[in-house]
Amino acid sequence: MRGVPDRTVRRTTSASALPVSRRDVLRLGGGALALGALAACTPDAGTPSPGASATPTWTPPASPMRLPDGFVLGAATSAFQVEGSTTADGRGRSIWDTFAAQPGNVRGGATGDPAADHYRRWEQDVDLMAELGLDGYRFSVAWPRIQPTGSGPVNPAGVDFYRRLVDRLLERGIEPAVTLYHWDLPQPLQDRGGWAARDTASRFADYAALVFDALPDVTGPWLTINEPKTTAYVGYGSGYHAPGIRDVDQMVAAVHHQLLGHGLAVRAFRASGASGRVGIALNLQPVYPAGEGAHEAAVRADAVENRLFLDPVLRGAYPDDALGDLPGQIPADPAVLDALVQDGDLATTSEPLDVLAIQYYGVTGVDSSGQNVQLYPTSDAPWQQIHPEGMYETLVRVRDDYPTAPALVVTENGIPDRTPDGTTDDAERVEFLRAHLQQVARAADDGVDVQAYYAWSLLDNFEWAEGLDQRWGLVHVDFATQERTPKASARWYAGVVAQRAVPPA
Ligand code: IFM
Repeated sequence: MRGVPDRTVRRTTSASALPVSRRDVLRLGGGALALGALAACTPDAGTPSPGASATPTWTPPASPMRLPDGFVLGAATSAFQVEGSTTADGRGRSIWDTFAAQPGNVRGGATGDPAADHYRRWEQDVDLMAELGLDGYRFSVAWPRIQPTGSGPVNPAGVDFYRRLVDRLLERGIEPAVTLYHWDLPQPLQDRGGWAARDTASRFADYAALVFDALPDVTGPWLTINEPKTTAYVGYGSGYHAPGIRDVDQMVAAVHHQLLGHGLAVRAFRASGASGRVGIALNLQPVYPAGEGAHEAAVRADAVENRLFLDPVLRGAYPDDALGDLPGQIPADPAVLDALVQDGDLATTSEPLDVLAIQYYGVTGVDSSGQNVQLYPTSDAPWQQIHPEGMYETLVRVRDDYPTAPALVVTENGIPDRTPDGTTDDAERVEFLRAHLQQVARAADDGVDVQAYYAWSLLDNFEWAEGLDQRWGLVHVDFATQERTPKASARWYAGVVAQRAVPPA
């Protein structure tokens, strides 16, 4: 099954009628890949891609590449992936608590407890960030800690945790960047339809307003929703993530209602008078045509992977080529989306932003039938086709195609270790980070207003359906003892922060 838009997911109102089992699906930052579509294939050199080139065109310089003045170098986590303590201090139940509790949903039967035990070890973790010299820390607030049932009054103990964290970060000179929603929807809201229900957008804006009021000192970017594409496509399309639904119409509804919730939260941000800047975190990836006659399918797949999110946020319109029955499209009737969009919604989704957060993991190839094709080597996450130049192409493309785009920040980029056992000798991650940071510096040199980079992730953590087996951290976590050990990449990254430059290989 490929990015949602799993070519094999047929339009249906019955989740059980969808033909793809979870085992058939590989998690994707923005969807899923068809195992059967991984046949190696070379790009069709004669066919222009939908906006980028799969052919390497740039050689890194032999000297360090300086980052712009004021550039923020940080690391990121999310609440459910690191906090643990899922029942502490009045926290309510989230969809990931429910999903992970069901045998077979998460590899090894891992749950969100204890994850990296950050809820109890946060002071030590801030010390670690300070030792590495990080400029910024991006974390998410767990909605079920703030509103245990997804609506109603604030849970003071939940708010206090994040207040203490923000205060300590500021004391240590680390800029907090806060994501409001990183996939841990309160279960009672899912019981009322989750993101497939329009009301969830309003509940999200109410929650966001509470957090803006509770954390007035946040100086870094506020990000409304993390990767709405993944939530919609993997949570409601393939069912590989919570809430485990396989229904393409609900998937489309989840796209629109998250973007609506985003826009309503931006309005709440302006109304609150909160400090800082606000944006949304979109996972984007170049789509390359692979093989004869693949150009049109790749253009449609680009709509599915990128423009279905960029256009409503930055242009106030949905693209007209993302849904349908042509190769590369989400197999849904475009009327489904039309029926969801009410008067004024697109003005809401396109509320002006201060920042746009881009999460970049790799690229995808698409053949003439719309199936995903592997063009580049993958990491230990089979969905991740590694191509550093795609970072540059993505940053430049957003700048060039979206004149209203605000300043850009890269809020996720990283790679898992090759082994679940946990190494601290992660030379592959060092080279990955180097190559991608060089592309960020290159984009900045070419005039893109890119202001920050957060490595994913600060710590080894709970990698969703992969459980504890995929380790994405700069810092190794021994999940038995919770001991933290910086990997070689953490030391290397600390050097980049200190030098304000990316050294050559
Ligand atoms: O761990 C995830 C994160 O939660 C969202 N972006 C992709 C990462 C790696 O899969």
